[in-house]
Amino acid sequence: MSQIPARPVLLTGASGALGRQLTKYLSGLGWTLVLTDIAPFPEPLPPNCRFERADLADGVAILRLAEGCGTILHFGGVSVERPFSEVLMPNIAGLYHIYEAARREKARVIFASSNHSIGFHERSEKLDDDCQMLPDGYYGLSKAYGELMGRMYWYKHGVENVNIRIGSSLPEPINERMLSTYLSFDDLCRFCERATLAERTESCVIWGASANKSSFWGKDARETIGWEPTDSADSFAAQLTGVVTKEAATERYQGGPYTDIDRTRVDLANPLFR
Ligand code: 15L
Repeated sequence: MSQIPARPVLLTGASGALGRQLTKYLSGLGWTLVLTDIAPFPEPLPPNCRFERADLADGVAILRLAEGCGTILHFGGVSVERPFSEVLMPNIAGLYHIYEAARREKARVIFASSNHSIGFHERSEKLDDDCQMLPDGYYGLSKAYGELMGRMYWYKHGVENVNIRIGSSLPEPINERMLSTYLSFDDLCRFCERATLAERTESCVIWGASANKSSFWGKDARETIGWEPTDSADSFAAQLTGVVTKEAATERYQGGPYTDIDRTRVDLANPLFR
């Protein structure tokens, strides 16, 4: 039997693909959830769940939703590369609202960061959690900002936070890159369970990938929360090896296709410009 958190859990982005998986899994554990999203919740609500539509740009609404919650699973906001003006309010101002709510409630934040915060690292590199942030666009930059905000709120206000740099969380991997970046829904759900229940996390970063043999990623803080992924993309290797694009940056960097979106730099093939 899994433990039940002492206080309700606020989940932002509840109507999205990952939010719905988390709602199903965590409500199945008997947890009390406060769900929110800018879009309506598209399914019948499971027991012990309450849903309220809210915009992350509305700080007062976020403070109210977080009242009495002990954990904020922050999966809301823009989840793909978009122009800066579209990322700004949900992802940058929104993070501030989440952290202010967490500070007031003495809650822990579990932040859905992304591999796009480090997307311009070469695929040949094996990265640890303290690697240089190399965002591959405005979306990735907002995720790097979220991780740094977590660090600041821990040092300045004692707000604990766990930042999961999610690779590719889909029903199954669909190309060669995802043999490295794939994170199964089940591994993600168990991660959120552990990150919520862990006694103490401080501010830490964990690579969000299943146990894939060809992972780009190494050391992180998973022992702190007692999480180990149990799924893997390896059984798709025969089927997906060679499923690649013709784009130079997409196939060179860990962030894949995001590194090619709106790219104007033309010297990528020249090793002098690495
Ligand atoms: C992400 O951060 C996105 O939310 C998702 O749509 C995928 O693009 C994923 O990264 C990925 O890199 O595969």
